[in-house]
Formats: sequence, C-alpha cells, structure tokens
Amino acid sequence: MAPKVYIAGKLYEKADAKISVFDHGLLYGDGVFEGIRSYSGRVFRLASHVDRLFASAAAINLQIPMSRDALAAAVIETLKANGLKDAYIRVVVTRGAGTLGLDPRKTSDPQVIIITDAISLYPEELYEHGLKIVTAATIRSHPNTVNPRVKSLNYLNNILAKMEGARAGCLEALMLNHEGHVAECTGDNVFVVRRGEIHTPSVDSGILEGITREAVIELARAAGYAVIERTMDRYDVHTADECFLTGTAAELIPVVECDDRPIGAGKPGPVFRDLRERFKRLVVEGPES
Ligand code: PXG
Repeated sequence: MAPKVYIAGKLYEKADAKISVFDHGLLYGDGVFEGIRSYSGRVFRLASHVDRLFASAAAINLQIPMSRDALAAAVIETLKANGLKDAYIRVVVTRGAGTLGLDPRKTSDPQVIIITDAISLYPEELYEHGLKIVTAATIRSHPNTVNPRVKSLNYLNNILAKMEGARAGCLEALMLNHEGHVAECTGDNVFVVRRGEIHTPSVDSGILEGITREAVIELARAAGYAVIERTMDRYDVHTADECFLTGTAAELIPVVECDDRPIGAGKPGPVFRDLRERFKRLVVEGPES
C-alpha cells in the first residue's frame, strides 16, 4: 500500500504530501512534534503524547487548530489508512506559512502533519551487549531559551551533540545542562542503577519528560525498586553499577561504557534486564486502537 501522509485533515500520497516553503516550521524551526509508536495496532500512551504535544505548543504560544480528541483520532485514522500495525508515528505541528521574517503574527494556518512509517529498530545485539556513549561538549538548552521540556522543531543542539557522539564512534551522546549536571542523551532519557536503587535526572535538570521514562519509573516502582529523581553529575554515571537509556525508538537500551569508563561489569545488568522484560509486557497490554 502506498504510504499516506495526513496534512490538515486530508490524506495525501507520499509524493503529494507537501507544505509551503514559507512555513515557519521550515524557515525557523517554529513548531513542535511528537514521536509515537504503535505495537500490533496499539498506540503506546497516545493520550500522554497528545498532552505533551499540546503542552509544547502552549509553551511556544502556538494554537493547535484541532482538539486533543480530534488529533488522537487523526493519528489512528492515519495508521489505519497505512495498514500499519508496528509503526513509528511522527506528528508535527508547524506555525504555518508566513512572510519572510520571524514575526509569528504574519503566519496563518498552523499545519498538522502526521507521518507513519515502519519502525526501524536498533539491532538486537545492542540490547545484548550495550552501547558506548560519550559526553558531548554541546549542552542541553538553558531553560530560559527553548525549555528542554518543549519538543520543538529545533533540535540543532541535540544534532550537534549527536555528531560529537558519532565522531567518537557512539550512537548516543550524553548531554549536560547549563550547570554541568547530567540532563539526558540526544534522543533518550538516562537512568543509572546504584546498589539496587534507580536514579534519573529530575525534570528540573533540563530534560524532555520522556513518556518511556515515565512508564519505566512507574514499572520500576510497581516492581518494588526505589526510583530517585535528582540532580546528577557525570560521576554518578561513571561510577554506576548499571546505566540504561529510555525512549520511544530504543525502549530501554543498556549503556556499558561512558567516556571510556566501563560501567559496572561492562555488560548489561540485571535491573536493566528485568525492566526491559516488564516494559515489553506493558507495550502489548495497552488498549487496542
Ligand atoms: N529526550 C529527548 C531529547 C528526546 O528527543 C526522549 C528524551 C525520550 O522521550 P520519549 O517520550 O520518546 O520516551 C526524546 C524522544 C525522532 C524521535 O524521530 C525522537 C524522539 C522519540 C521518537 C522519535 O527523532 N525523542
């Protein structure tokens, strides 16, 4: 089936799915997005993604031209039109086309775009053996610039950090905040395990409040682990017993080395393995859409 892309209420063939070059989403990165996943036709935590999208939009004073329910329904409709069960869903809302110049008042018609695609997974061997990461020199943005809680269309900081990771032969890079504390990776949240307790940077560390992060915190607490959200330093990562990342694409993925230091035993640990299994069960138990 030819892929179909949703733009402003209509489905278009991929080749015809186009928006204006005057759209401020393109000209200035003025817009917000979500990356969502469906498992066997079940969309994982759709309501949470819709809430985060609306919060991101509110933070940049962008009015999404449809209700939360209509947006959620459009996601399901697009998924069905594409005949996809295990899919990656990208929702993008741009400020809309305007004149050249930053002024958002000179734009009109924010565009809601929904793209679905087959999910591209990390190779299973990364889950078996773990990732190496390095700390990037590029920091997460200061909360008084674009707050990292906003999933905006401007990902340049993270892209620059990802390039630093790639230069060091790593698929992910650790980003610090403006105070030098650990924030997160370029597209994943970070967790460490120390003496059986699970620690992760708090929301005020300058992170995106990951939906996988939230699910893993809930799962871990329900399983009896202590989960502590706090200010963390690189020391906490370098000296951890275990480290793993969470995100929509990666789910939970182990980190076995950071900045050339092996983490714990240098291989994925038991807490990671336990939580990964619990997460796998969770994603198939969600409501059918
Ligand atoms: N931090 C950052 C900076 C992210 O961009 C996460 C953490 C994890 O959040 P979730 O809600 O996914 O658990 C992200 C997520 C993409 C894409 O297409 C990006 C993300 C997720 C899915 C797709 O680039 N980022």
